[in-house]
Amino acid sequence: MLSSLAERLDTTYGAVELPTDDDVSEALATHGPGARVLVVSYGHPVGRPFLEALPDLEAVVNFGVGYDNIDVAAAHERGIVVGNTPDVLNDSVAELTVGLLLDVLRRMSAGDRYVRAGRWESGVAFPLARQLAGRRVGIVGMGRIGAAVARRLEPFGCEIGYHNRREVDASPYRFFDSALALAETSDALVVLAPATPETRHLVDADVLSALGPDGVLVNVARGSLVDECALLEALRAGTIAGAGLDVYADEPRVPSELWERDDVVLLPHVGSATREAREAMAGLVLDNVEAFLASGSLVTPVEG
Ligand code: 8YV
Repeated sequence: MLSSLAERLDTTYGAVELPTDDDVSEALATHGPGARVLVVSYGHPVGRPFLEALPDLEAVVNFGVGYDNIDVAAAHERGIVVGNTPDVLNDSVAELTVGLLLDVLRRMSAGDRYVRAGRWESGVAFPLARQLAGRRVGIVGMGRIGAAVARRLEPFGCEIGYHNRREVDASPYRFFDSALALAETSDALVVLAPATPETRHLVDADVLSALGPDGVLVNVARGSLVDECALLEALRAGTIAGAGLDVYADEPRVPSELWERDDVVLLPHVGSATREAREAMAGLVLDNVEAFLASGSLVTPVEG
């Protein structure tokens, strides 16, 4: 979370900054009672016990669009509303997604490593890449960010299909009713769906094998959507050609086997990490807090 946001929450509302280590119980025992609003960001799980330590809580405002860090059902049971920061980060996340896809296909990061390691000078050949033009790109999760990615891929000459919980009305792209069916007709799979119990390991060994030895996977959503063991196995076996990852099963731990591979691009969960997106996210968090304290409603509440 931006430090300017924490400062603003402190000066305007007398907010207390909780420690970010695992054991917040002492701080919660002191500051929990009386707190009406909790502002939180991804990486800080707000489960049932955490909520129980906040007996007067009325609203949870998440700094981020994905809110799988929050037990929304437990909050709603108690009449606590939950808000997030949709839309304002779409451009930044969509740009990063296209960048990752291009990087994996064109081997840009691998090329950078090759030059810096002096391999070019020493005459080692650099392998041919794959072009984005003409690729069939399958988007898993055609929400706001998925649509923003699809729009950006069209001028590259990509053929776009998608899988989503349900078909999107008036979407110009072809709908597939399973991730497997989508993978079977895609050269690249881009994961942009929210993390829910239903989407856990949506991209499994079968989906990866359907993507095929020329296919690449890009995940900018949450690590839980991809079976990471199956992904490692698919890369090892050459069942797929490469992967671009911004998110992992157990962040910030990234399997060391991935570090060694030149066919993967690894980013440290930075989809929305631009000044523009983060400032807009901070603004929306403040709008939510202000609206809730003034009227009892959030600007961008999440459904149950
Ligand atoms: C941030 C994100 O990493 O919005 C999300 O769901 O994953 C990212 O924007 C995170 O929310 C910042 O704490």
